Amino acid sequence: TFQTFDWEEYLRETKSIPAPQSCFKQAPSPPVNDFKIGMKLEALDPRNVTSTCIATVISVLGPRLRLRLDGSDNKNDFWRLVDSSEIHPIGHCEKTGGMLQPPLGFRMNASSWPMFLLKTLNGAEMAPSKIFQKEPIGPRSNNFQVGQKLEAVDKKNPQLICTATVGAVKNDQIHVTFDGWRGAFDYWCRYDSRDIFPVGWCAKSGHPMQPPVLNILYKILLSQYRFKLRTTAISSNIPDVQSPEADTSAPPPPPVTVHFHKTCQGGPLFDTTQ
Ligand code: MLZ
Repeated sequence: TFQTFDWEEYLRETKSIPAPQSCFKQAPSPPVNDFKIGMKLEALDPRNVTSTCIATVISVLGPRLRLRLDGSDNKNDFWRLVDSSEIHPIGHCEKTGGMLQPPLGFRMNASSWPMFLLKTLNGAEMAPSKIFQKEPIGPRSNNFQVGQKLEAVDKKNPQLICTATVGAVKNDQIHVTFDGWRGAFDYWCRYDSRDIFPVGWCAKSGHPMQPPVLNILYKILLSQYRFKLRTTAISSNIPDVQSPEADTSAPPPPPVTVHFHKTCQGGPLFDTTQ
């Protein structure tokens, strides 16, 4: 798969080490995803985990599924790994003596639920049980250490998995901090959360990964690029078309290290020949 981020180089530059695979409740090699868009399954309602609902696969990303509960709106989609213990083939709930429930915020009258259920399942493509994977057994204790790198789901933008660092460790919790985002997306989670992954998981599983500080990086690069324009014009004695904001006495912007894969085409602002 196409990768724009070079973890090895980033680890070297940041003088940091990845959290070992044994810290995570993740399979050593990411599970295969044979789910297709439109397939139906049973899922625990994330907003009401005591109820099992019918869910539809809205999209797939690597080993993850974007799910929407049937009868709910499109504002409460959620993501699950194909080896999540919170998803099952249709029929599992009944087999274990439970009853399918309407999702929290069911858009119709509760009395219409049995008929809705019938209609939503009639002729539906049900995900076959063989494509569900067994959830891995997690580590017995919290083995994370402060400073270790990982890949983590951004809970505010749950389709994203981003480069992150263990910011703190407390009992069975770790503080996930996102590199370059000044704390805005950080969160605490259990050491055996399914939302955290070892370094390299995205590349291995074919899931896209958001590299650090793309937004900040962009702004800095833009200012460096402008600075370079000004200084080149002076040193080569090319008459510069001065823009009103061009102030050559202004100090240069702070140095920045850009971590791009060698094969990455960076666009017009990046000179990849240097
Ligand atoms: N564009 C969005 C996504 C930010 C993603 C951060 N991930 C750690 C924003 O700026 O809110």
